[in-house]
Formats: sequence, C-alpha cells, structure tokens
Amino acid sequence: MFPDDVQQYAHAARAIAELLDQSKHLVLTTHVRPDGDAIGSLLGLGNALAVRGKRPLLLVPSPVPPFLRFLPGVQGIEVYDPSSQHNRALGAADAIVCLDFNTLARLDQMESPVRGSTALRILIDHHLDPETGFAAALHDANATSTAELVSALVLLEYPEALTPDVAAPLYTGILTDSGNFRFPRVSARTHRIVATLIEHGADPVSIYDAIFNTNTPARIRLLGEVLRTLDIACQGRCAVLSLSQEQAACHGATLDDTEGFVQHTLTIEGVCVGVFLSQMPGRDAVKVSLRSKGNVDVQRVAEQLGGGGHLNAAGAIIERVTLGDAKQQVLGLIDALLSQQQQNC
Ligand SMILES: [Mn+2]
Repeated sequence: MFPDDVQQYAHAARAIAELLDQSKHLVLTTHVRPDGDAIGSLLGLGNALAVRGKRPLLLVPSPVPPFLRFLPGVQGIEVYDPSSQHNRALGAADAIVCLDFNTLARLDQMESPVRGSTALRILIDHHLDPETGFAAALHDANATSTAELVSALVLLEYPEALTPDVAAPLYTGILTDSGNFRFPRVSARTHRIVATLIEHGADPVSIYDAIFNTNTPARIRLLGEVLRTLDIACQGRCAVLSLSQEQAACHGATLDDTEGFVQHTLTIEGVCVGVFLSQMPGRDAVKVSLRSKGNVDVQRVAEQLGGGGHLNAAGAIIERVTLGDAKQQVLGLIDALLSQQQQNC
C-alpha cells in the first residue's frame, strides 16, 4: 500500500471508528437482494469488529444468495423477521451501519423500524446522491465498491484486525462489484488494496472458483440454446439474444438460470448495446435486460418501456406482448437512441 492510497478517508474513518467504539448495541445492515459487495462489506466489517471484541448484529432484509454462502461468518447473518426480536434489537441499537446503499428505501421492510430507531446511522457506500441524516459517512462514488471503502476503514483504523476472515469477504466485494476488475472505476489504488487483501489471506483462486465456477450442466445447455438465437442489428452495434417460454421449460430452467447471459452480447467486437429478451414463465410478458458500453444510455430505453436502471445496465418488463413484437419495439428504441446522440463506446 502506498501511504496516500486511503489517506483521503482518514477523517471520515476516524469519525466512524469513534462511533463504533462507543456503541454497545451495534447493527450492521445492507440492501434488499444483497450482492457480493453488500455481503462482502457486511462480513468484512462484521468480522473485523469481532476481532476487536465487538458482537455486532448482522441483520439483512433478504436472504444471502447461495453463491455467497461460502464466506466466513455467513452463518451469523440474520434475515429480518418482523415477528421476532429484530424490531426490539433495532429499537435498542446505539448505531446502525448502512453498507452499500444510501437511501433507506433499499431496506425494504426493514426501512420503517430503522427509521423509527433512535440509533445513530452510519453510512459506508459508493452510490450517487446519498440521503441525509447520517451521523457519519464514508462515501465515495468513485470507488469500485463499498468493500473498497470498508478495506480503507479497516486499514486506517483496525489494521491488526485484517485477518483472512476479513480479507476474503472484502476481496469478494471488490471482485464482484468491479466486474472482475474491469469496470471504469478500477484504479491502481484498487489493485494495491486488493494486493493487501491477498497478503492478508484472501485467496483469489478459491474465491473465484466459489463464485463463478458454479454452473450446472442444464444452465450451460440453456446458454448454448440462447446463444444460437443471436441476432445483430443497428449496423452491427446491437446484439440481441432471446429465450422463449418453451425453450426455458424444456430445460427446466427458471429466470435465475439466465443470470448473466446478457453479458455475452457485449463481448462481440463493435457491439455497444446488448439485449436479452426472455418470456416470463406463467405470464404474458417479456423481460428485457439491456447492457451498453461507453456513454450509450440504455436507462433511457428502459424508461421508455416503463423500467429503469443505470447508464450501462437497465431493464424493463413489457406486458401482453409476443417475443417478436417485444424485439421489434426494443430495437426501434435502440436504433433511435444510437442515431440521436454522439456515441462513444
Ligand atoms: Mn456496491
């Protein structure tokens, strides 16, 4: 680590550490439908505080996805249950640490007990435009991940607590939220932090294996079938994949099995918009997943279809439509988008 790498966070980290040190009843939480960064940050900080003798309650609004259940300490995470002691615990907390989200609406059914609690709220996050009301915040929208910021906090305030059980979840958070170190916010600093995590026991090979080498034969066969539907449109700049209900049913696949299929579209040279259309099982509707490169704003396309998302990743559901009509509608919007703006991709 270069000394300057995390120095910009020293002030924020000190303020957070002071609040954490003072609190007896500490709750750590993250957003609904947690991803690798959410759970990695939660466990990274939770395990570091445990080394320091704290016993924070790790409480989340929805279950940990199976691909993250290899992480150390994951069995200690509790899923919020309004009929249990959780409301009392939130009410009695001195501090609630909000990781990887910045608006309390992302807590889903936990939002109202958290809002109702007198606990100080502490923010550690990298999303744009955090809401107000946090007693202390470590926030940087230029960081790859919340786990990168938690790593900075640990390195600045609890360097002795950087054990393998802390390093592995933090590595997982940075790895997954940076698209395996390839998204634009990845920097030399990111790699220096990751190098430090590896030096302290994060194992890149076993972590990658646990997260990514988990396909079933059925999913790979389904992917093969989906890849055969490839269509190139908009003068080679848009790639479309699709999946009908019949194809999905014949492989016994659910929508979860198609997670990540859309990413294959952007691996084609010259393609800057990727689309994956899937008929929703048991519904007369088509799910549209959109990805893009550079400044091509697929969120605008999603919004026109009644959905939403971000600049480079967005989605929508079109009701009462055939797969063919959905494709025509989506391609019309993408064609208009690509001809409107100056595109850099
Ligand atoms: Mn994140």
